Amino acid sequence: MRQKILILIAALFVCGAALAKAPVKKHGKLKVVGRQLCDEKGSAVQIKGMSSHGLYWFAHCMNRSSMEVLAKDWKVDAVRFALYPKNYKDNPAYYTRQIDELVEIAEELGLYCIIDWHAMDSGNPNKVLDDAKVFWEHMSKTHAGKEHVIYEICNEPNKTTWEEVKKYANVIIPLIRKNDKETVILVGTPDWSSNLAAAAKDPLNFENIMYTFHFYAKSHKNRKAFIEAIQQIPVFVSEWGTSSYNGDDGNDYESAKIWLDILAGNNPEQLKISWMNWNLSDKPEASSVFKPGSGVRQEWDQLTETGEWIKKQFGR
Ligand code: IDC
Repeated sequence: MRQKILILIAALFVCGAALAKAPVKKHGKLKVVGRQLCDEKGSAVQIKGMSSHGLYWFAHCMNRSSMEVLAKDWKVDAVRFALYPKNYKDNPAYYTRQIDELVEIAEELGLYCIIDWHAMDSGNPNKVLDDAKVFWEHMSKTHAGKEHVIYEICNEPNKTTWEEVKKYANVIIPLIRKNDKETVILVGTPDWSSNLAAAAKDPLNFENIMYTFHFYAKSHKNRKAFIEAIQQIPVFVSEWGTSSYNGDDGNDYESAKIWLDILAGNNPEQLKISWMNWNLSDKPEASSVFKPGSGVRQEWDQLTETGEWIKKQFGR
């Protein structure tokens, strides 16, 4: 009997320790201080995680079972839910519920989550403004103030100008702020979220926002403009891949490593820059972390070479 009680106490202790280490428990509500993402107490923090592929195609790879593995084995801090506006438009009620459920699962697992309005095909995000308004009204009301949530209002503006992105942000951010005063908001930048300089020249006028930068290690090796920009505006790398810009055509781990070192603090002001890797799917393409078909079977140990490499970049 006594032995059983001791085992029970030990088990409770182990569970408690595991829970205490969950990223959201550890850091609390995130905020932007100067150009640095910080924890609740104002200490610099780097959040690292995995982005889903488009949920319309790969929802079977981002669910409770895979997120549990990401939390416990991979030890990610965050997950990103990529919802393409064109899919949302086909069935707003369905995709709204899907995101709400995923946000809830992330909360239970103590993971941060990014709600990603994956605008890209539209080029100029104002082209999907009406849907964006309805979507963000719901999201900011439903998830207002939750410790673990981050909003990303437009994935990758392209074939458009910063002025147009600003116009969009100046509608969507006040709409969100009516419902949710402080949750961090990520704003895409022109040229598929690579043109930070445009935003740095003419920044937005809100608290707790960050500008996004995306890179694909095999294609993008010019790190100079990035290093300049992070000394001007707060930056979050909400998407990056080891592959080419098309998500495929092999990987360049050496280039990826150089990028990750910069993000970890090897930059002039030792800023810690948060990142999310593309992508948590079993699509046969170089940037996927699961082997083709394994996601359908929920076999989360079936990692591609990319998956093995990416998994090693986490850990607390
Ligand atoms: C890619 C997917 C690919 C899909 C394509 C079009 O990996 O399977 O066919 O989108 O939907 C981005 C985008 C992201 C892209 C990714 C790789 O945010 O949606 O995913 N990428 O091309 N920006 C730069 C690269």
